[in-house]
Amino acid sequence: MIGLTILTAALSAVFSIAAPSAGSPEKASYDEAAIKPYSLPDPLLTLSGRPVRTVRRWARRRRPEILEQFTREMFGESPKLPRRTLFHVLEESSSALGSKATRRQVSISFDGEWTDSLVLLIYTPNGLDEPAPCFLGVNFWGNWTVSTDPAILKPSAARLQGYGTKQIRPDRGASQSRWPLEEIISRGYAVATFYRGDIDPDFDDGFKNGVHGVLDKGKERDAESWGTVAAWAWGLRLCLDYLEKDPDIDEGKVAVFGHSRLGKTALWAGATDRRFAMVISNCSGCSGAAISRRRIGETVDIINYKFPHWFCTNYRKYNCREWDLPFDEHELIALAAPRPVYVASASEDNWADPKGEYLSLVGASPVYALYGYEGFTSYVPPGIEQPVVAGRMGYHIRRGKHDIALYDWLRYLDFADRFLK
Ligand code: GTR
Repeated sequence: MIGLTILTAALSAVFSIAAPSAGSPEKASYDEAAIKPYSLPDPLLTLSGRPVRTVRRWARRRRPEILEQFTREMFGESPKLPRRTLFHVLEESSSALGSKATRRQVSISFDGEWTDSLVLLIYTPNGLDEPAPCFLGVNFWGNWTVSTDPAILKPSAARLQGYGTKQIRPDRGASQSRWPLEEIISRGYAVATFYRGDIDPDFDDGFKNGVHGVLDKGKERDAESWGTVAAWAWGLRLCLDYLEKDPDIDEGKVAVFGHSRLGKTALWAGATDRRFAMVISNCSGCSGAAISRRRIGETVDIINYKFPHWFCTNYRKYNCREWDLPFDEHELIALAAPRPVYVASASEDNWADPKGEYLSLVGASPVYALYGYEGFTSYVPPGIEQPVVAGRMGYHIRRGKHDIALYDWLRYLDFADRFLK
């Protein structure tokens, strides 16, 4: 076991009597001093207890074990990607963003079955000699919110239903601060995004709507059936099928990224699809990059209570019992290895447990070391706005609240410059 601290048998006995909540979730704690000693599952120890000392053994034996555990106990089993995906360019213009970019809006569906397709919005830089590396991520409020560009198609009223929240009122350009398109384009990158509601609306309707309603038709759901986060991740993979065919995109250089619940999504997409060349998690927090056993801020119990549709039913076994998880989130990071991985936090985002997000990188570092890459070994996170890169890992904590801001993007662009250029 790799230990931040050592879990004793006695403590484990005490923990196991903590009761999962009934009716309301447990109360969040922000008290570092109150964290119970824990030890993280060792990513380099097979289930049969054998140490993993080679890349081959990691790739052939241990990685599939971890992937299987996350699938079965947390995200649920996703269907295979369709054999035949249909792409239809709805709109295209080479004079977007002051003629610096080409904009494409592509409808993606499959096997003629899914008429209710998703719309991928893509901006690629003009005037490059080669296909561009690309950032791909899901957006919260619809493609039309990522920019004031009047040509961006607006999701249908039905798709937007129920999405008016206090945080952002969906409106053209409403989330543009999260999408510095000009900056990304000027640095020579393409950027592609789709609306989460196009794949699966973000509320619990018993999995009747979205892609679940199409692909799960006639199937009984069980404790391992996929949840909404897995569906969004599946949607990202579907988009990658398209990006591989887009002549303006370098298909070997697609970075998957996401903020918050969509950061959890990006991590799972990166884990389940090794075609993604880089994985970026922005403020992904509980069930994303943050170590669950720390139980700081949002916990498994709270997330399952508030968002019963995000994960598979098995995940509820770990409500208030994170120490029983067969994995922890450092292993979700390890599933990205040996690809470059970046985790970012925000100083006021205690709900997401910034320190726990950083510690996942430390916990995943032995796997990167197996590939010969340096990682993070210090248990003390770097200071605010002091980004660090070691080997193929990057981390920063931005000053401010739960968000994705220009500061974050500039770090991702710098990181991508190292590996995708
Ligand atoms: C919160 C949730 C977090 C995070 C966030 C978001 O309400 O508790 O896990 O995902 O939403 O996605 O903005």
